[in-house]
Amino acid sequence: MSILILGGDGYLGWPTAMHFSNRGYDVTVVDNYFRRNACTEMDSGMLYPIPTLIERARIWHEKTGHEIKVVIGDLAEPSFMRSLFTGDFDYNWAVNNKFSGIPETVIHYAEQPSAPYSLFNYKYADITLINNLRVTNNLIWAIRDFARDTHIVKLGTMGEYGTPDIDIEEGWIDIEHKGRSGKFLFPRQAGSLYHTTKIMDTDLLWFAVRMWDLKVTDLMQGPVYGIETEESLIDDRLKPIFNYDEIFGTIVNRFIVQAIVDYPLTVYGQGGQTRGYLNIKDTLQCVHLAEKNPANKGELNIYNQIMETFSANTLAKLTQNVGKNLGYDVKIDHIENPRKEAEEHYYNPTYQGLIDLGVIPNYLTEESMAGIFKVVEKNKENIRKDVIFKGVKW
Ligand code: USQ
Repeated sequence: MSILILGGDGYLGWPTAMHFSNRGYDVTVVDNYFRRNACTEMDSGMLYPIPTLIERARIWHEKTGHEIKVVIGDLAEPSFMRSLFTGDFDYNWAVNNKFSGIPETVIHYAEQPSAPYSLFNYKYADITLINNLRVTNNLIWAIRDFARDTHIVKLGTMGEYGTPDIDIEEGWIDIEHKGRSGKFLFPRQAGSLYHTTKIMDTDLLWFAVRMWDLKVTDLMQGPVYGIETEESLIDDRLKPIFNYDEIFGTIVNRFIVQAIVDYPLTVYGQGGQTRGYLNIKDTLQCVHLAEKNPANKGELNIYNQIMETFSANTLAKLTQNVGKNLGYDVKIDHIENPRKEAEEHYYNPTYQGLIDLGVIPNYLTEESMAGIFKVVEKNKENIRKDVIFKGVKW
C-alpha cells in the first residue's frame, strides 16, 4: 500500500510517516519546511533541535531498514502538487528513486496549524488563508484529474464547530424545517482565521465529493499533546517537533514546560474553556483506522478525533498535581485572555465513531502526564522563558 503524507515534517506528519512505514506501507512525505521556517522567523521555542526531513529519513532507514521517501516542495504550487500524482518529480531522498505510483491514500496535514499565527498580523493571516486553501484546492484537483480512486484523509479540527449551546454531532446534523427534513454539515463557527480555513477546507472537500465522487475522510481533531510514539522510542533523533511557545505550542505541552521552569501556568482568563484532547499516540491510531476504513466514492466521512474533554482549569490543576509529585512547586496564573473566546460555556461533543472503528484511547492521567514531564525535563536547558507568552491578541 502506498501512502502520500502531505506535511510530513510537522508535529504529527513525521510520527504518522514512521507509524505507517513501520507497518509495511510504502510511505512518501512531502513538506516545504513551513513550520521550521515560521518558528525561526517568529523566534519560537522548540524543545530540542530536529534533524532535517532528509536526515530523519536516513536515520529511520539506518535504524529500521524501512524507507520513507522525501520530497521537498511547496504544495500550494499547483504544478508541484500535480507532479506527485504523475511521477514528474524527483525525490530529495529515497533508497529507490522509482516512482511509488498513485497512492491509495493521501493524508493531508500540509497546513499552517496555529490560531495565534493566523491572527498575529495581516501578513500571517494572508499566508494562512493562501496556503491552507490553495493546498486543499490543489489536492482535490489533482485527485480529480489523476487519482479518482485515492482516499483523502484530511486533518480538520474540532474548532470548526466552535462552542455552540447544543450538543456537537460528528460532522452531520439532521434538520427538520417547516415539515421537511434533511442532513447537513453541522453548523460551523470558528474562533480564529486558522480555524476558519479548516471550515473552508471542509466545504471544498464536500464540494469535491458531491461533484466528482471523491472519497474523503475529514478528521475533526482537538488539541494534541505528548511527545513519544512507538517509533520515536527507536532513536532520540526521531522525536517530533515539539513547541512550547505561544504560537505553535498547544496547552498541555505548554503547561508541562511551564511547570518545569517555574513559570506560573498561563490559564487564559477564567479557564472554563473546554476542548476535546488526545494523545499524539491516538492521532496515529485514528489516522490509521481512517486509512483502513476508507470513505466510499461520493462520501465524506467525518469523525470527531478526541478522546476526552477538559477545561483549561482542569488541565492546570492536573499539571500542578503531577508537578508536585515530581518535586515542582507549580503556580497557576489567570492572565488576561488574549483570545476572543467563551471562557464559560456548554460543551458536549459526540466522539464515538473512531472508538467504534477500534481506537483504544490513551487517556491523560497523572501517570501519562508524568511520562511527558520526564522527556521535557531531559531537555530543560533548551527552554526559553521569553517565548512562553507574547500576548498575540485576537
Ligand atoms: N489556552 C490557555 N493557556 C495557554 C494556551 C491555551 O488557557 O497557554 C487555552 C486557549 O485559550 C484555548 C485552549 O486552551 O481555549 C486550547 O488552546 P491551544 O493553544 O492548545 O489550541 P488551539 O489554539 O485551539 O489549536 C490547537 C492546534 C490546532 C488544532 C486545535 C484543535 O494548534 O492546530 O486545530 O488545537 S481545537 O482546539 O479543537 O480546535
